[in-house]
Amino acid sequence: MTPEAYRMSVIVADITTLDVDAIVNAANATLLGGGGVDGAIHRAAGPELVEECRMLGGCDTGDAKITKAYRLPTRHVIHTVGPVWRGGNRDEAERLASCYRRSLELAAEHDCRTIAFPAISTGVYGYPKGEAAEVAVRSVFGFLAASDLPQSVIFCAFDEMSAELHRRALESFAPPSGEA
Ligand code: AR6
Repeated sequence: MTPEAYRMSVIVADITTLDVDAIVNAANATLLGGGGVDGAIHRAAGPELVEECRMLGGCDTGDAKITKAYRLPTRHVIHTVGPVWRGGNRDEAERLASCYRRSLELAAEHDCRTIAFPAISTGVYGYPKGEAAEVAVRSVFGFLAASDLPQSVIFCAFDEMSAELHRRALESFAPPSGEA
């Protein structure tokens, strides 16, 4: 069992309620808002967020950009653009892993100790939830092994099924006691 695995946890929550240093937004390439978690974050942050996003000139798939968080309890919003699922042979896994990695790089550069991720690409963008959870946990684990920041990474599931898939993925890195 490794320390990196203990820096990751899973909760079921609305990510807009979390008092962490940064939350990640599953955005689209325009960064100008949309539905799902993106819509919820923009609604809760207030109109200043889209004003700041307008200055950023969009974002490529697999990349991330950081803004202030305005009326949200968190300090920063990190906007990343996940891949649209097209069957699995269009570099979807590498692009999804890149979303997590780039978001964590920005978080570390901005001295974020705690960060929460939604399950990027698993809503409108159609990425199979179990496979996405495995990519997410593997990517975060790899980053944490090489970086002291963020100290703590939360996978913020919106429903219990998604949480369970992340717990299973985490267990492959930190098996429950007795199974290690
Ligand atoms: N807190 C945490 N997770 C949430 C919340 C919330 N408040 N709301 C939804 N989820 P999606 P995508 C979960 O569709 O697939 C937008 O229109 C949800 O259950 O938000 O990356 C953007 O503008 C799902 O598991 O993001 C893009 O156009 C996960 O968040 C597009 O959707 C991601 O679902 C991005 O699609």
